[in-house]
Amino acid sequence: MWLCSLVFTLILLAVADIMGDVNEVCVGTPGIPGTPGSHGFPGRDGRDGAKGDPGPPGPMGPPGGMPGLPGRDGLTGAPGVAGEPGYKGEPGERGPPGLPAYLDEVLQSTLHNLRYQILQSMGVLSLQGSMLTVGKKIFSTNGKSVNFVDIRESCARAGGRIAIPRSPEENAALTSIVKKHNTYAYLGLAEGSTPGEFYYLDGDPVNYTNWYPGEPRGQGRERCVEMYTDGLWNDKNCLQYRLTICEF
Ligand code: MMA
Ligand code: CA
Repeated sequence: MWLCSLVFTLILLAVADIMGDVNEVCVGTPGIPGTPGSHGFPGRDGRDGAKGDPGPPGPMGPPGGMPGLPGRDGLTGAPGVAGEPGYKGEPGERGPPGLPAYLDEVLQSTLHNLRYQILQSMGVLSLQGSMLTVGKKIFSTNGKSVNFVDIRESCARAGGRIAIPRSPEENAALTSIVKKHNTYAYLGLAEGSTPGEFYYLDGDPVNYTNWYPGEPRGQGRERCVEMYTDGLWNDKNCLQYRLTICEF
């Protein structure tokens, strides 16, 4: 920067005034900023905005107007109670003849499997001492001693009935169960209306008995029959606890 003396500056300014042209001037310190100008005039209106959302429904009108159109159908109701079953139809026409059973491979394989599974189950039950087979009959006990009515009930619930020996072989099989549990068992026969006469529970007359000598002698007071551990029979009241043995 050029250092200017006050005199030189004044001379230069005078010369510039005369000549109308200034090539070089000395700059002073900046002045204080002026006060801000006044606000301009408001601008012009903007363009129209986008359409607004629909407003809320208006209040209900006064009564007495025209009835409105019917509303839409309501929801489907619950199904009604099932009707009575219809009449049984006529039997259909007879189908074509099927295969003879021995040529039906599916049937034969089903039978084979069933036979095998039954054999397995019977093997397990026999080994466990849970079943005793005599001819076509199976005897089985749950080891529980209850009264006569309860024995009949649990045998029926199992799909069988209280055991009744109808032959010396069946009596021997039952005796082995009674011996093993070292207790007496009720048998499936009962005294009829004639004292001293006993019947199978299905009403059949008895054609095999194994009474202890002198029995039955309850004469109407002992209407059930128990088997002793030696396999002999005694008529007895029905409210004792005796071993449950069922037959199937
Ligand atoms: C008991 C009872 C009878 C049986 C006699 C045999 C006393 O009564 O078990 O049923 O006939 O014994 O002595
Ligand atoms: Ca008796």
